[in-house]
Amino acid sequence: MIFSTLTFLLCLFGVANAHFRLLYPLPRGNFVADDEPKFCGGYTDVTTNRTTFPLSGGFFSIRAGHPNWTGGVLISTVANPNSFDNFTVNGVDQLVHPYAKQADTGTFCIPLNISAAGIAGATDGANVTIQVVFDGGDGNLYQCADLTLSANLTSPPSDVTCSNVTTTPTPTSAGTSPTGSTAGALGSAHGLSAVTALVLGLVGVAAASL
Ligand SMILES: [Cu+2]
Repeated sequence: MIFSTLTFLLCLFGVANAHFRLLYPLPRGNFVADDEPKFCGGYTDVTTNRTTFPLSGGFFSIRAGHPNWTGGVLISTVANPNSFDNFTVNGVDQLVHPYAKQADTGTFCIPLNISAAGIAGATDGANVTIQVVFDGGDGNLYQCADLTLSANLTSPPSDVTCSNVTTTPTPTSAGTSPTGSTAGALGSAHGLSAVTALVLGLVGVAAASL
């Protein structure tokens, strides 16, 4: 009985561990795996731990525990976004980064140019909230970050790590596109500059080879 309970708990942990983490900007609160399927990962109300975030030229970083995942980013300009409705306009999701697919697990650094998305109210000095939506096969998962947009800030602070460290399900040799992968989709959706491609690392290389 004890053994089976332990096995069950280990299974739960294993599954939960394979969700995703929002590494940057900092999420509303500490990661709670069981709450990640809920709105904002279980943190319903706006927080005071806002990140000053570039209006243009920002990025976000996640760690994906599931292969073959789809991710996108919603934005709300409401003062206390506490429902999915607050991330929609006229019933349509307000996307600041379109949904894109990625085959690999690992850590990803993905460009997030908020001003380029042309969201009304997402201007210099505005308090906004982004909600990262991730589907790795076990349902939609959510993490939110409360931000203050800054036009003066042209890139995230240098102490923020932005790198791609990925684990490809099937190893591929250098120079070939990963089989069955749309690795470039996340970056190329916004048109990669040479600099961005370098920052993107693996994702950028894949995009360049397309
Ligand atoms: Cu999961």
